[in-house]
This record gives sequence, structure tokens and C-alpha cells, in this order.
Amino acid sequence: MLPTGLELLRLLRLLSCVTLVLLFQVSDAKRDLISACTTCQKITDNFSKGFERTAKQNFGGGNTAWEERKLSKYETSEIRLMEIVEDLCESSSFECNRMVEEHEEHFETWWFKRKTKHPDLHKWFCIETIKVCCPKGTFGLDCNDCVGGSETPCHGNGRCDGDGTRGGDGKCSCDNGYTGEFCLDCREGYYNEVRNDTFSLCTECHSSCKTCTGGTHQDCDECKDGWEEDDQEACVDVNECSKDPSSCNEDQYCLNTEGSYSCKACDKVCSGCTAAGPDKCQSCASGYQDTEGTCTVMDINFKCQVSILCRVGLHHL
Ligand SMILES: *[C@@H]1O[C@H](CO)[C@@H](O)[C@H](O)[C@H]1NC(C)=O
Ligand SMILES: *[C@@H]1O[C@H](CO)[C@@H](O)[C@H](O)[C@H]1NC(C)=O
Ligand SMILES: [Ca+2]
Repeated sequence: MLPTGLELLRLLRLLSCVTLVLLFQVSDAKRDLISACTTCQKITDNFSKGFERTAKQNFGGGNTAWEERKLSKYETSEIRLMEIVEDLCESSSFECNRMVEEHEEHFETWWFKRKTKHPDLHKWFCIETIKVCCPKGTFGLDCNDCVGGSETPCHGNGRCDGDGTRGGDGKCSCDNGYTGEFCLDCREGYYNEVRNDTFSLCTECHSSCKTCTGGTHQDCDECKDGWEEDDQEACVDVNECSKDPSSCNEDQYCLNTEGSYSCKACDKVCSGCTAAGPDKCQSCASGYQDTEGTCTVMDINFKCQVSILCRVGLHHL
């Protein structure tokens, strides 16, 4: 019998869902491998916590001699294991619960048979048994060494992609100041204070340098914007405020700073100024007069001499 239209539609919808899920899984495979290790790490961390939490517990109840004798048995009991395993995951964490359920028998094996010989549960469970993690300094399906070697990935100047997991590509993202495949080169604005084939220390240049070979303003290869070379080839501040024409508007004064400058508003009594305050005006704003070098409010009579308002007597207001 031929499928009805509705059935076809359902089939199509199902197919497109499956396709989407597959695409999603392929593109996220590497991320999944990293997150599987993160989940496993959380589980084994929480196992240790549960182990500590149950350390002072016993089969429950009182404190009788019988109970005391049983205490030693509780330490290695299945009941204690169950109490630990029950609390490994938050109930909302799907990935965690799935991993614990899927591998529950491994916890039993470790608890009863491997614990003494392999006390590091993370190593035994996550790395060697279910193989979702790798030893520190290694990455990927086969736990290959990170760039720079497993001892000091990225030569200690960066983070190896997928470090300690079955995912990632082992490449470095370098720390601030470092660059290059091996994180041995210095980024622009930094210089090598120490360097050999396996070690590099990059330090920030003086604030006046764009590039440099040392730490002072005399070690610049090139000055930063706002700085210029003096006759001793050191980078010194450019005084933007000595430039003509001024870098600021007419109602502003220029304030030079190290590596830059700013424009500040003149006092409101000024018409143009050289600095802040009513005594630094180039001339006084209208309505103000110069009184021994400071601009002050004009007295009403003087104002009337120049103002049309006097004639209509408005100064009496
Ligand atoms: C770790 O275990 C505690 C209980 O011991 C639980 O409340 C917590 O949610 C667990 N953490 C994670 C990340 O699952
Ligand atoms: C590189 O320099 C570091 C730090 O100065 C030093 O510990 C290391 O032995 C040096 N390695 C080589 C190969 O010279
Ligand atoms: Ca300046």
C-alpha cells in the first residue's frame, strides 16, 4: 500500500532531523571529545569528594561494639561505593549521568580490584579505561605530545588545544606577549629578555616604543604614535600643544600629556585661554572685564556704556 501524504510528510521530517543531527555531530565531534573529558574529570573529582564525605560514615545508626567492628567493612563496602556513585552528577546533567550509567561496572571493578594498584581514579578511569582523556601535556585520539612537548606544552608560554583530552589539535594559543607556532617569539611591543631553543621570556617594551630591543625609552626600534626620536635616538613625548595652529578649538586650551594631549574647556569668563581658571584668559568673554589679569563680571555702569540696554533703562531691573 502506498503511504499517505501525511505519512510521507512525517517521514521527510524525520529524515531532515536525522540529517541535521548528523551534521551537528560531525562539526562538533572535536568539541564533544573535549567535553567528554571535562565531564569525566568532574565525575572523578566528585568521586574523591564523595570518598572523603563518606570516610567518617558507617552503616548508619548507633555506636555499638557491633557497629564499630562493621565500620572497617563499610570502608570497602558496596554500600559505600553506591553512596558515592549516587551523588556523582547533578540530576540535570545529562552527559554526566549518561557517562556514569554507561560505565557503572568500571567503578565496581576499580573499587574492588584496582583501587590499591591504581589509586588515581582519573588516570585509571578517564585516561586508561574509557579513554576520554589523555595525560597532561598530550592531546587527541592517540594522546600525542602537545606542540613544545608534553613536559612544557607551548614552552610554558601558551595553552595547548585539547591538552589532557582526546580532542583538540595540539596547537598553541600563546599567552599575552608571545606569538608563533611554539610561543617562543615576542609579540610587537615586547622584547626577548631571555631566549634559547626551549625557553623564552618576553617583556613589555617601554611605553614610548612601538618595537624595541630592551626595556628603556632608549631601546626602541620605532617610537609609538605620540612619541618622536630625540637627538640621542631615545623616544620622547611629542608636545602637541606647542604646534601652530593649535590642536584645540578656540574656547579650549591644550594640555600636553605623555604620549598624547587633551583639549580642555576654558573658564566661562574667557574668550580663549592658555590654561584653566579666570586668570589664564587670552581675552575676556563678553560681559566680563579684565581686572588685574583676571576676568570678572562687568559692573553695570561700565556695561551700560557699551550696551544698548542702558538707553532703555533695563539696567534697573
Ligand atoms: C558533585 O557531587 C555533589 C554531591 O556530592 C553534587 O551535589 C554535585 O552536583 C556534583 N557536581 C557535579 C558537577 O555533578
Ligand atoms: C634555556 O634557558 C633556560 C632558562 O635560562 C635554562 O633553564 C635552560 O637550561 C636553557 N636551555 C638550553 C638548551 O640552553
Ligand atoms: Ca604629548
